[in-house]
Amino acid sequence: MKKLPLLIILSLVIALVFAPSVGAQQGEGVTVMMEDNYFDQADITVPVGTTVTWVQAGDNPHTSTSYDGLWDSGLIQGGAEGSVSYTFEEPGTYSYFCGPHEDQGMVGSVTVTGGTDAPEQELAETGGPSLAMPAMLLLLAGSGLLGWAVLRRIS
Ligand SMILES: [Cu+2]
Repeated sequence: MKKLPLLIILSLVIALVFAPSVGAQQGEGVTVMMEDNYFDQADITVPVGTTVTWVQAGDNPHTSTSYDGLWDSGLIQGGAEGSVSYTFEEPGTYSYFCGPHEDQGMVGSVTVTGGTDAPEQELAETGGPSLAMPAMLLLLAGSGLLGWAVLRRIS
């Protein structure tokens, strides 16, 4: 009976290890640096579901501000470790600018490609993730059932 708590811990560890990777398949993250005075890279193309994070990397104050009002970092002072993120769920082209330096050409764009079907097709072609997904869910369900059975036996 002393091994039962170990089994519970093991199933929790398995769940913790695999749960984040299930969520990560939604989309990857891309980082754009806010330099003096330009975005690096200014124009990027990403698949639907990607989260873009703008990070202050300069000595001057900068912003990342959507022309469409979708996101606005507010003024981030130079040297501060400020950032702003936005997740692009719809295809299209999204333009943005830096408040203090728009006149100097500190502007950028994010082109979002693909619909809801495209990412799944790409996954199916690689074979890996589409097969790994059901296996992970089975593993999660199995560890959950195991924990439930153990708890039931104890009480
Ligand atoms: Cu700027």
